Amino acid sequence: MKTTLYIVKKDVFDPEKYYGCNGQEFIVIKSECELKPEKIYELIGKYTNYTFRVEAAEQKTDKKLEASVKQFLFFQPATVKEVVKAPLLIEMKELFNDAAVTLTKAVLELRTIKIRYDGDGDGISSGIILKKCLEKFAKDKKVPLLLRTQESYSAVYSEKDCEEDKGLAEGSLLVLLDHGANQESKENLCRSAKNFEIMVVDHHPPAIEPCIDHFVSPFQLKNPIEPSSYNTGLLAFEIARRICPELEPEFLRFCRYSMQTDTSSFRESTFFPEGVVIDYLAVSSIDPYSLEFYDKTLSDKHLVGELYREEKLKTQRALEKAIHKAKTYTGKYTLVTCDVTGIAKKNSYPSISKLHNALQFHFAEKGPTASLVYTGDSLSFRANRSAADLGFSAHFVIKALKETYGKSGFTGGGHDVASSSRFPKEYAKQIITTAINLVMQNGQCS
Ligand SMILES: [Mn+2]
Repeated sequence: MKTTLYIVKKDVFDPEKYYGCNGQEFIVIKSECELKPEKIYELIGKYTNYTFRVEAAEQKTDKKLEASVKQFLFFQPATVKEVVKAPLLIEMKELFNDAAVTLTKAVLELRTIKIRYDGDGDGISSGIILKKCLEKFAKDKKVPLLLRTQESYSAVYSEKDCEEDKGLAEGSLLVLLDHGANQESKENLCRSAKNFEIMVVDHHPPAIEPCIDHFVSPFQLKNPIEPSSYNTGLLAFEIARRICPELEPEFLRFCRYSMQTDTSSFRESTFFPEGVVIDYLAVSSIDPYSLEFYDKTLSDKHLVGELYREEKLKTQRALEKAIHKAKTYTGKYTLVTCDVTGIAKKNSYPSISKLHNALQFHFAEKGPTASLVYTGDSLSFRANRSAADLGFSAHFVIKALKETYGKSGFTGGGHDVASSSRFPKEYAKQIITTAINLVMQNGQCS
């Protein structure tokens, strides 16, 4: 049997395995003869179990086949209508289209795609969105999908991550969701960028000139307004629906959960228990669950209801203890401080940040409020918009603390109204006192 095929790629592990394309689909080829990628061959052999076994091959030119393969491998992002009303999404259109082309190109070129996502509601939601999208795209195109997904250890692309990724084939596409653009990630990201194409989808303040080939972020725009509200689930939604418009409602589900967990100001007033449940599962598990597990759990209404009830009970208990321990100061805005040591612990629910959100929410009902929550080695800030409008800036305090204690191991970052930081235990007292004083001065609190 004779067949003419365009050779797309040689397999990384099997020296006799190739992938060819006839303009409509991919065909797996087993050939003892050496074939060159991006060339056309007339192959003589037989089909066995979806594999074409080659006995003889002759290189040739076929303009018609070349053109149809080119068309098959080219992807045009779909034009979409506005779904989530957020002004900068229109300005970011080119970034979404570029990301859609980059992802689909990697699929069609049979390159490995590795998605690393932050282990919170936003990171997990955006991971599910892109995974579903690429699986559907590959299935429609009948392409074997070389997709790997992994929850990251922290919000930083660490040396450990970088070492792990060294095993990926050169030229793989590395996608970081909801983390990785920041200054702390830069060095390791630049190391990985030497071997891989890098895409980062993130809404956190980025480092100056990070090594990112495709950076989907509101910070790519000049003077972005409310960048933190363009959370990663929303950005992933915008990318994914340009690749698989028919799955838009499914992507939108997860986009909504993510906007809720990240308290994006573009979220709707409808409440989704699923959004709470993702975070609950993410925080209470010591070993991360897979994206498949989250997807399956969130599709089960009974299970979601039960997990949501469990979450509320735990948060309520911790919140009552925290309210009892909190101190309040009044000024231009209200400052609430609380030592949550013993109330919130590592790898148990609620996390410090969840408890802080609940505490902030409890006090902020009464007006402009900023809160500072701390333990022996961490401190975080939350504030509502009205406190920020009156001059509160978590970024300013973190920056000042970094200047003084950066060399002693103080690290931190985040947004103006939400930030977190860590420090060595021996500086706890000084750092916490300095932070409280800085905010009291700023808010003229007493
Ligand atoms: Mn996020």
